[in-house]
Amino acid sequence: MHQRVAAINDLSGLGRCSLTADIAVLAAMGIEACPLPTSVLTAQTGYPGYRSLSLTDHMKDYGDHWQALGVSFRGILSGYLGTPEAAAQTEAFLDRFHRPGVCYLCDPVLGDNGHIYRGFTKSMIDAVKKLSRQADLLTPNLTEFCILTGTDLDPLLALEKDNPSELFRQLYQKSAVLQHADLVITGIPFSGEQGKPMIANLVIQHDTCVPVCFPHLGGSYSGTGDLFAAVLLAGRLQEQTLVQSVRLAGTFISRGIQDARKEQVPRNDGINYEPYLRLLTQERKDPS
Ligand code: PXL
Repeated sequence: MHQRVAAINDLSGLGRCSLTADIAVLAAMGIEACPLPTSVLTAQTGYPGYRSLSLTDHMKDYGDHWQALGVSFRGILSGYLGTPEAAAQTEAFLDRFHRPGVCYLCDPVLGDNGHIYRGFTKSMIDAVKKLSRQADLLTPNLTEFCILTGTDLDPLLALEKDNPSELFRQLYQKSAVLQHADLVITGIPFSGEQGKPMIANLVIQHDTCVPVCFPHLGGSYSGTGDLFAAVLLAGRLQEQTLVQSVRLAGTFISRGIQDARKEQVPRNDGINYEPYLRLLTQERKDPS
């Protein structure tokens, strides 16, 4: 069945992130992506000298026009919003289109590796926090999880090496404040058996908490969070379980990272995911 997702995100010319990632993944998974660009950038903000044009003032037009046309969505995804005003416009969009049966995935793009992204102020954090309360599915990385829950990151990082199960237990405990949504805390590095570097994605639903783990291939690349979120939303619309979708997203992204490492792609350029989109494509019955 044809399904539509409104993808609220920026369009970056370089970095293989945001709308570029959303559209590729959703299309590969058989879902129409309707882009609502929050801003247009020459390149994502990790590149020196990037230029950005805010489209905040145009965001309302999309909602107005789509509503006048009687369009509806099965899913809504929001990612990089850039300004508190864009977050407020996203909220206004949700007021119109987030109806029962519509899944809203909020990727609270705020920072990574213990740092808040360039240019993000406290009012931006507050605006994203407010938005995240409306989410059905929330996909923070560890840094964003700490920002959303007011948790100190350093004591958690200290547990990564020696006691990952205690780290997962503490994250689960702290997640109680976000329990209105299904939650996946992404990209948690930890030491596995014999000190093997691993990455966990913690899937928290109701009263269950399941770590889905992959070998840590090293490096932190642009756009992986966006690819991950888009696979999860498409998986939800295809009625996969969240754990199944996280496994699929992790496998897909691992292949892209392996390929990027082999070619020594700089982290700002994102991963070589394009040849692996086929991993996301299910055999579908011909509708005729
Ligand atoms: O992938 C996250 C992201 C999206 N969009 C822009 C960014 C970033 C992360 O740096 O700069 C413009």
